[in-house]
Amino acid sequence: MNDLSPDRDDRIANLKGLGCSRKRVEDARFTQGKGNYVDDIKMPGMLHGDFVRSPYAHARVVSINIDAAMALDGVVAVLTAKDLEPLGLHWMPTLAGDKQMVLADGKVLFQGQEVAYVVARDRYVAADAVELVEVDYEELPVIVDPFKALEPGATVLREDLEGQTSGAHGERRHPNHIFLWEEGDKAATEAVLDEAEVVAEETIYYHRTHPCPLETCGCVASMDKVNGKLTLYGTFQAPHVVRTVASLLSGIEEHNIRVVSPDIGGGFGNKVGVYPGYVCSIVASIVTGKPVKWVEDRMENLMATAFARDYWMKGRISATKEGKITGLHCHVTADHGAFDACADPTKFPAGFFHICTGSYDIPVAYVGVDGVYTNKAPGGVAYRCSFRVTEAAYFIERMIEVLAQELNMDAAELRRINFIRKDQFPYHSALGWEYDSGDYHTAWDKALTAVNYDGLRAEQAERVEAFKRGETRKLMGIGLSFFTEIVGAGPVKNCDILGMGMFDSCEIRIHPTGSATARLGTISQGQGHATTFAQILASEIGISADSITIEEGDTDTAPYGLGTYGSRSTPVAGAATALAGRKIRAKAQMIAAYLLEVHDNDVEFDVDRFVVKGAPERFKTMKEIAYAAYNQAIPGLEPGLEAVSYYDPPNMTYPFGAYICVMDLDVDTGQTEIRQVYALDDCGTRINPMVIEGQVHGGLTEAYAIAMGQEIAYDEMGNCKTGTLMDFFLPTAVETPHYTTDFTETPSPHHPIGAKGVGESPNVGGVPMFSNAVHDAFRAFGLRQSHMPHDHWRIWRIAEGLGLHG
Ligand code: PCD
Repeated sequence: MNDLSPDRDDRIANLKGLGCSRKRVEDARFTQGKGNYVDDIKMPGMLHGDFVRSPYAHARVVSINIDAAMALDGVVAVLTAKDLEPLGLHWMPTLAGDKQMVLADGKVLFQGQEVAYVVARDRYVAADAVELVEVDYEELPVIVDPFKALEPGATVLREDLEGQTSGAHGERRHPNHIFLWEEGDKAATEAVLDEAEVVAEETIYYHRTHPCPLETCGCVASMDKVNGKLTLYGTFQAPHVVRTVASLLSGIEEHNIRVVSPDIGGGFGNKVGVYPGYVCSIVASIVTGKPVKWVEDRMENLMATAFARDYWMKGRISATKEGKITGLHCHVTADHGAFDACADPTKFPAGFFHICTGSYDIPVAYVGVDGVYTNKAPGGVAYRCSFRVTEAAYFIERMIEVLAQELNMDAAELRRINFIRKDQFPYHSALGWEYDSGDYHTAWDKALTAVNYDGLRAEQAERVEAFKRGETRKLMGIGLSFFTEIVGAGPVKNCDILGMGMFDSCEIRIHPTGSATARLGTISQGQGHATTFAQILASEIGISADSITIEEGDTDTAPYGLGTYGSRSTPVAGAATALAGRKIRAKAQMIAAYLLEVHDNDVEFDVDRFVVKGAPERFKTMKEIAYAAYNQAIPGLEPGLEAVSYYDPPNMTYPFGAYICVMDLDVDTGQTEIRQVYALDDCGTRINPMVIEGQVHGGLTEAYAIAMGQEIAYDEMGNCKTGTLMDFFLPTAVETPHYTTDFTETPSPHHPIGAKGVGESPNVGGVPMFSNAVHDAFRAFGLRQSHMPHDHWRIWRIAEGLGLHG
């Protein structure tokens, strides 16, 4: 029997466990400027590195003269590919099975590419010395268009791969081709499309953009030659993976490498991969015997570190006249830039793009993705989605709108009649996924009701009439989006990075006085793990979250894990945390039974204690049990109270959501105003509603940026036109719309606490929502598809193209 006395509620509240909007414990230091970021790390004798970078997008490097740079007072070394070559480090493997130059080896392939690495007494001397390195280039023809890259006779970009007709992901059918990756039944899909009553066809471009975290990438490498230990501090989203890769590349045994991710000022996928700056800093520290710091500036971050998207998606979707979808065909031309440095699980060169059937019951589908080299920066990171899922969601949510237009049907209704039904879960998609749980109709109806959808449509129709009568120059768009995310990579059997299986871990130590320290294989970049993982544990082990310290990011102390990206922390490390907690509880139960002199099965857990069944006045609190674990000899039990769990998830989790916005748009200036944003998320069991709301606000703001203005653009010569925050749109509080958040709660059936990830969802659902609003505003005038970002100029041009300027 549970203790039903009034203080039970107090005891639950005191735990600050699952479902509680506990304030973020990390904010005390962040809001007081007391965070400890990479650039805050200062070590005795520390030197500073800086890169000479290519001004050209494609050129032969004829010669490099470092004499003048070396002569500058304070310069310690200048590294070029020649210096790295004897170590075998002038090229490095990428996460995608390609290789990438660490420093220019004979030629450069994108503007901003690393050519030489200067090491000096301080950052300023290093920057001056960079200017003194003389590089003689011979310009080569530039290709920035992936379609042109595949033309017969196109300039060969990767001469190092010349003659190689296959790569890490199969056949290459052109010197600038990386792979063709296919999923689904092509023949069956084409047969359905050929016979279909209605087919809508469209090319959807998701432009190149960049995660642009507030803190750029950087590291401090310190080789201690006395004890042979390499310490590497850095902005790493996956510190253990960095340790393993560093060991494999350098030959230093892994126990002699310590990788530490201190506080990280936002990651968003930008800090998953390995950059030349890390390799050069390690080499420089080994060569000089001093710690070496490298922190890139904003321009370097935008121009040279991992971009996101750049997917040309050609779609065909078929349906009956009534709007029941019968098939989906998609071909993607994926611009990967100069090296294939995508950060995806190894077996998935296009990430999880084949979730592109979205939230709909589509019987047959096919997707093919061609990866292509161009003279642009390498990368291809998630940027707030699980491996290409935002591309997939944008694609299907645009295709749905285009199909609705083709059918002359309401797009909300078209979605409703095609949603996967609640009783179909677990649902097997035509492209091979098993969706764990969902209740799309309930979420959609809740959203449509919340915004008064019918009322909005009526208002919009009136607005169109008023516009036609010349009474207003403003149109109104209703942006609809319903998305399904797929987060929580593993399972190990089909998800790995360079052979390292994607599980995650948690290790807990309960201290004698009843507080605890838990360490995880993940690493927060601002998400608030120190707050929320303590909440999972509090509910599992009955110790207040305030008495639990969460540590992450130091490979000398944390158990091995695959890191934080792809919203995998909650689905994988969160599960490990709950299960490690349950191991603690199992031992605590035996201790309690011993102390209470009853059989193990005669005690039961209640909030923060074990109680004798049927005798609620007889109990031992977790605090008492912890003390006894260390200080009392208990027959048959080892002293101590610790547990560790390595969790290999059986499946991913499939969070979903219904997003709707209302946008007013000025036909003459192209200016837009977001009147309302309603975002309903379902991430299963909610750990901390306040943190979730913060995640949704952040993700929606990034979605707004991407849809409405943010892009990495190049001119014909391969010059990056958006390398500063003057040109690259990063919304401030001024531009950011107001958001209303809501939720439904459909637990994951396979996760120990039923939780799914949420951090990426708002980007996945948000981008199509904003873009669909722009398209919807012009639907009455016949607009089918217009590429993002929808800045004022592009919107003005749509209006011009539709003849709306009179
Ligand atoms: N949660 C809760 N509940 C649930 C879920 C969740 O509460 N159900 C919460 C948790 O705990 C945490 C968060 O929320 O805290 C999140 O989670 P998740 O979803 O799991 O995720 P994670 O893993 O942790 O993280 C990651 C993500 C990502 S991926 C990204 S991009 C982004 C997001 O996260 N990033 C960031 N968010 C954020 N935030 C911040 N602040 N910062 C950052 O950076 Mo990628 O792939 O990397 O692209």
